[in-house]
Amino acid sequence: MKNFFIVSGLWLILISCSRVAPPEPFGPLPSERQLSWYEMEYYMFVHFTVNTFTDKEWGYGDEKESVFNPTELDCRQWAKVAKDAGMKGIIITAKHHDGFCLWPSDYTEHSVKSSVWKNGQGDVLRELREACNESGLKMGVYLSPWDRNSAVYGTPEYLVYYRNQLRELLTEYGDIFEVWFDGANGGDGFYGGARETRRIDNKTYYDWPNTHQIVRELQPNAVMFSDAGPDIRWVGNERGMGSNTNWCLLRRDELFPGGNFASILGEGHEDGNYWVPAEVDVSIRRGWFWHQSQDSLVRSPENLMDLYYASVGRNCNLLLNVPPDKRGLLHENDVRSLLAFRELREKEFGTELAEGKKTSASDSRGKDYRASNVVDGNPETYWTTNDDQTTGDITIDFGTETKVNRILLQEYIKLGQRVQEFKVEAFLNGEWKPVVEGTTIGYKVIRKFPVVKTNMIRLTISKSKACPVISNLELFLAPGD
Ligand code: FUL
Repeated sequence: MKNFFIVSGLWLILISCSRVAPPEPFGPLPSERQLSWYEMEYYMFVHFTVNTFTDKEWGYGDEKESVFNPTELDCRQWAKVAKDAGMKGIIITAKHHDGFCLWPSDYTEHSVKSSVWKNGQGDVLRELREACNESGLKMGVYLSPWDRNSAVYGTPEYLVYYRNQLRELLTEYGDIFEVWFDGANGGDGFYGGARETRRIDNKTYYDWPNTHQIVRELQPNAVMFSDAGPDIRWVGNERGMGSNTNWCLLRRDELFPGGNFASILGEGHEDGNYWVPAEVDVSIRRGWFWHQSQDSLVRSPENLMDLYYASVGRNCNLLLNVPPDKRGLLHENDVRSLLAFRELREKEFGTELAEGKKTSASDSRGKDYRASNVVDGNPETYWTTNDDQTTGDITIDFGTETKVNRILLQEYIKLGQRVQEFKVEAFLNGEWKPVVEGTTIGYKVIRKFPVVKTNMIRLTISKSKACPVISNLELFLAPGD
């Protein structure tokens, strides 16, 4: 019996020695719904309303419903293009600032039901839902808080109207992955015939917390976007530019939608007390809505690739707007560009060079946390150091001279965003030569550097808020520079 206790005691000691606890989470953490949102990565924005037919960007709110008359509307075409382009969802302007609703809302006559399209029997949202289901895409909605048609805009009654519409969208069209609350607010408009300027106080008028509650209740898995979150923040520009330093953190309580915060939204707040990552929204054309005059001004596949590096490559998701034309179809020029961009991406990231290669690290927390975890293709494993260590490096050894010019890095964000500075070096002529210098990482960064032919690449985390936790490192040889 005594021997039994000694032997089991030894086992216990051995087990506790070999299993080192993972690092404690550090700072604010992403929610489950935010983690799912990161996996969306690249999805389509669809701006479509009366403006498509009146050649405007912002409708005044007095447009006759009869102007909305797409001749060949086909949401299946949108969904097929999105799918073929490698996108994972579609967010549609269910209602833009002009107040016209693409679904037959019970709360207004200013909608598809008063249009000639399908004799007033049509419902764009329903058609999009079905098309998304068929193509395996997620669907999101944009419901403009500013409504230049509504007679009650600017009064408390409008909030009742707005929330009723939101409820319709969140109960009648299946699972919604993202609800988009735009920041443009107040100004002149039709307002039921008043034709005047109405100003509201962005900070108080909309009583956002109670609207957010409705989304949480009806679609608990949906993320909410606005200048100030609560779940996803605007990146601060419509040019498609994420910030190189990009904290997923925000002092959210200091902000509100429609405020003047563009300059801080790119970087976020290093000391933010909420996890609110940035989404890049940008159009494939100059305008958000379709204008014939812009048919020849569609972004090229190369330009879309630049946007990809400046968004997904900078720890943001990319919401790319592709506006249907008067037919209700995505224009051939846009489609061509999107599909060619997909091909470019496939070539760019077609040759991954690090997976399964030999690795070493300056230090590691133990065998569950070794450097090889960053090249095992498993997002749930990671390299990390002991708690007291906030710097460290890992080396990938190709075993032979290899040409490389791109690096992709990911932190294991379930334990927080930690890294503040990093660098990447290549071993050339017996020396380590820097090829990339960076600040934050977060969910994902992808960086370009001129082609080097080397047998080793080293990632150094030179500054981190707590021990660095890196889940993925990929290396590529992309064509071109
Ligand atoms: C802005 C709006 O005013 C534009 O029309 C567009 O919808 C863009 C995505 O957001 O604030």
